Amino acid sequence: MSEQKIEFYKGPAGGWGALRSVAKTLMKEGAPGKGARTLLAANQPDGFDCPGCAWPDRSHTSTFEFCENGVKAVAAESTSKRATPEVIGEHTVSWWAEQSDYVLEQLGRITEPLVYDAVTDKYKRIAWDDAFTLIAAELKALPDPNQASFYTSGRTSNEAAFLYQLFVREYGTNNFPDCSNMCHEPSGSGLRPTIGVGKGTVTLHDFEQADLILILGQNPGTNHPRMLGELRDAAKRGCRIVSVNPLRERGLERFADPQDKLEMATMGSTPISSHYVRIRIGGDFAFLKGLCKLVLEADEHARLNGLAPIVDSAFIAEHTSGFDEFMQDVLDEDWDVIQTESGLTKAEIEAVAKQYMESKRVIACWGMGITQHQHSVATIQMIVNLLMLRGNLGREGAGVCPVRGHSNVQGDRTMGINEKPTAAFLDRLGKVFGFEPPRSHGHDTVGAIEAMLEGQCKVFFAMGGNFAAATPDTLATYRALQSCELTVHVATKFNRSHVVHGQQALLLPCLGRTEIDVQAGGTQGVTVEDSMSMVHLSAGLNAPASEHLLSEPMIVARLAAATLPHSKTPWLDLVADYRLIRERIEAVFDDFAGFNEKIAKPGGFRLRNTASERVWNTPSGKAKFSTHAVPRDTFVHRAKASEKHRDTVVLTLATVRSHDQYNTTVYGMDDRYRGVYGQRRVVFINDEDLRDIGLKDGDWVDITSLYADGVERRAEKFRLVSYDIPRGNIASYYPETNPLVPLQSFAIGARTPTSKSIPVKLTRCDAPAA
Ligand SMILES: Nc1nc2c(c(=O)[nH]1)N[C@H]1C(S)=C(S)[C@@H](COP(=O)(O)OP(=O)(O)OC[C@H]3O[C@@H](n4cnc5c(=O)[nH]c(N)nc54)[C@H](O)[C@@H]3O)O[C@H]1N2
Ligand SMILES: Nc1nc2c(c(=O)[nH]1)N[C@H]1C(S)=C(S)[C@@H](COP(=O)(O)OP(=O)(O)OC[C@H]3O[C@@H](n4cnc5c(=O)[nH]c(N)nc54)[C@H](O)[C@@H]3O)O[C@H]1N2
Ligand SMILES: [Mo]
Repeated sequence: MSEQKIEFYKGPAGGWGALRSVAKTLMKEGAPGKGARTLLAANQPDGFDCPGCAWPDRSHTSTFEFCENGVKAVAAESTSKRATPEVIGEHTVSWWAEQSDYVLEQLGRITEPLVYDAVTDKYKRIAWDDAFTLIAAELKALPDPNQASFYTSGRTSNEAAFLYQLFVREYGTNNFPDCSNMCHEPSGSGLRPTIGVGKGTVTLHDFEQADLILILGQNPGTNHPRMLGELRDAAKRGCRIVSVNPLRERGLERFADPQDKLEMATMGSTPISSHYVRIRIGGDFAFLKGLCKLVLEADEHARLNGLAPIVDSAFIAEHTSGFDEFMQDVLDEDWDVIQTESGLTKAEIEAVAKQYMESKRVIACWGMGITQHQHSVATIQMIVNLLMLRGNLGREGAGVCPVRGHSNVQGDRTMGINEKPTAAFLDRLGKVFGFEPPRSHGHDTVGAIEAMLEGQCKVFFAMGGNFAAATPDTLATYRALQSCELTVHVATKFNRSHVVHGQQALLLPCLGRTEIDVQAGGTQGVTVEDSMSMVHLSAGLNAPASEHLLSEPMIVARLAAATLPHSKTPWLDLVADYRLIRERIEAVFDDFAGFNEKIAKPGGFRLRNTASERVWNTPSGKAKFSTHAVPRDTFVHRAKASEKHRDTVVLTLATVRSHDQYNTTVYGMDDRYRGVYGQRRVVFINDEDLRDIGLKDGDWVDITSLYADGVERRAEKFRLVSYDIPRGNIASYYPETNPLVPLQSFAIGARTPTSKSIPVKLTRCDAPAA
C-alpha cells in the first residue's frame, strides 16, 4: 500500500502513470504471465467481454484497447489468490465483519460453496446439492413467494439473467431489486416516456460525426477509460467537448494515449474539453433549462430580424408534442433562479449556449452526477428537450448517451430483470414457457430493504454484487439483511454482504467472465449488451479458479430444478448448451430473431433502437417535450432553510468513485488523478468553506447528514483536503459515505438513492489512532 499523502497530479490521464499502474497491478495479483495473456483477450472477437464497464468496443475486433481500469478488473478476477473454506473458516464471521472491504477483497477467489454455521459463527463447506436443497426448502416454505427478493448486479450475462428471471417468475414473484435501481434507473425512467426507448440512441459511428459532445456528471478517466480514446479522436478532429462537473476531473482535461507511441515518447498529451463548466452539485437542471431559454430567445431574435432560425421547427412539428407549453414555461423562467440554482452566471451559460447553437450534431453523455439526485428524471428530460430544440435526436452524429456502468447492466434489463414488467412481456413469457407469471409489481432495491425491515421479506438471493455496501442507509440495510431467514450470494469474491447475513447464509462461488465454461454440450460462450445496444459473444480463456465452481446459468438451473418440481422448463437441458437458452430468448423477444447466427459474427449485432430511427414508441407516437419547474425544495434546500440549522454551515456532499475501486471493490488506496495516496477517508472541500467552519486542510472531521426524520446518520473520521470545488460543495468516496443517505431520499419517478446530493455538516474530531 502506498504512503499516505496528498499531492497535486500534474500529468495527463492515461500516459506513463497508467502504464506504471498496470505493471503494479499485474505484479500484485501474482500472475503476470497469465495476467498478460488474459488481458490480450479482453474485448477480442474470440475473447471475453471486459468486466470493467459497459463502454462499447470499436467493432469488437480492434487490437487490444488499452484501459488501466479494465486491467484492474480483469486482474482482480484472474488473481492467483484463493479464499478457500480453510482461509475463510479460519476466523469467525464476526471477526471478518470487523475487517475492511479491502481486506475481504484481497482474500481472492472463493473456491467452494459455503454455509454459515451459527454454532461456531463460521462459514464451512457445503456440497452443491445440499446448498440447492436448503434454498429450495426455504423458498417452498414461504407462505407467499413475494417474501423472497432476487437481486442482480450487472455483470450477469444475458443467458444467466434470462434463466434467472424465468426461474423467479415461475417461482411466483417480480421482486427484482437491481443494481441499476441505484445507477441509471432515472435514465430509463426519463427517456422511455419522452422518446419511447429507455436506452441511449447513439453508436460509436455517431461519435465520429458529432461536432459537440456534452459530458455531464461523468468521470470517464476513471470509470470508462476506453471512452477517452473516442474523446481524444473527436478533440483531434476539432469536435468541441464541453464537460459539466463540479470537480476538475483530469481525464476530462488532458489524456495521453498509451497506445500512441509519439505521444508517449514526447510526454505529449491531448486536451480533451474545449470548455469546462464548474457546476454546483445538483445544479444541472437549472443550467440545462438556462441553455434551452437562451436557444429559444436566440431563435425569437433571429426570426424577428429575418435571420436563419435557430430552432429546428420542421423536426419539432413533425416529431414532437408538448412544445408550446414547454416554450412558454422556459421563456417565463427567471434568470435569478437559474443562476442561483446552477451556481453559474448567465454569461457562463451563454458561452455554452453559443457553442451549442453553432454545432450541427450534438451528443449528450451523462453518468452518476446526473442520475443520483432527487430530480434526476426531470434533468434527463431537460437534456432531451435541449437536444430536440435543434433536432439532435435520431440522426447521424447526434443523440443521447447515458453511459452505463456494469458491463451487462443494460442486457440484464433487456432480458427481463425488471420489477415492473409490462403485461405484454409477461404474456409472451407465460406462453413460451407454459406458466402463469405473477402480475403484481415487485420490489426495487429500496423497496426490498423496506420489506425486510417490515418483516415482509424473509429470503434474499443475490446474483452477484455487494448489496450491503452498495445500498444507502447502511445501518438500516444491515438490520434488514440480518432480519432475513436466509441470505444467499452467488459471488466470485468475499465481500461485506457475506458477513452481514441472515439467520442462515450461503455463498455460492461462480465462474467469472475470464474463465472457460464447459458444459455437457461443450465449451460455452455467453452474450452481453453494451451501452450502445451492441450484443456480442464473450468466452473466457482461463482455467476456472477452482474445480468446484459452477457457471451462473448452471446455478440458476439447478436451483430451479430443486425448487420447481412441476416446471415445464427443461432446466438442465438448457444449460447443457447455451444456444438452447438463446433460442428461448429469441422466442420471447422479437429483436433477438436469429440470435445464434447473429452472434457468430465478430462484433455481434445492434438491437433495434426505434428512437434512433425517429420512430417514437410513446402513447402519442411523438417524442415529448417535458415541462418542469427548477427544483427548489430538495432535501438540500430544506436542510439549508431549516431553523434548526441556522448556525450550521450546511454543505452538499457528492459521493464519488476513486481511481482504485470498482464500486464496492477496493483495489487499492490511491486516487491518482485527484492526488490522494494511501487513504480513502478524505473530504474534498473549498478553502472558503474551510475558513467558514474554522477548520483547515489536514484536520479530521465526522460527517453528519441533515435530514428531518430524526435519525442521526454519521460517518466518522475523514481527513479534510483543500480542493478546487465550488463553494458549499464537498465530495467523498462511496461506499464509506453510504450510511449518510436515508432510504427515503431517492429520485422522484425512479427511486434511485440520492448519493450525489446529501445535505451534511462537518464536525471536528480527533485524528484516528495511528
Ligand atoms: N474503474 C471503475 N470503473 C467503473 C466503476 C468503478 O467503480 N470503477 N463503476 C461502474 C459503474 S456501476 C458506473 S454506474 C459507472 C460510474 O461512472 P461515473 O458516472 O463517472 O461515476 P462517479 O464516480 O460516481 O461520478 C461521476 C461524476 O459526477 C460528478 N458529479 C457529482 N455531482 C454532480 C452534479 O451534481 N452535477 C454534475 N454535472 N456532476 C456531478 C463527479 O464529480 C464525478 O466526476 O462507472 C462504471 N465503471
Ligand atoms: N453512495 C453511493 N452508493 C452507490 C453509488 C454511488 O455512486 N454512491 N453507485 C451505485 C451504483 S452506480 C451501482 S451500479 C451499485 C453497485 O452495486 P453492486 O453491483 O451490488 O456492487 P459491486 O461492488 O459492483 O459488486 C461487487 C461484487 O460482485 C461480485 N462479482 C464480481 N464479478 C462477478 C460475477 O461475474 N458474477 C457474480 N455472481 N458475482 C460477481 C464479487 O463478489 C464482488 O465483491 O452501487 C450503487 N451505490
Ligand atoms: Mo452503476
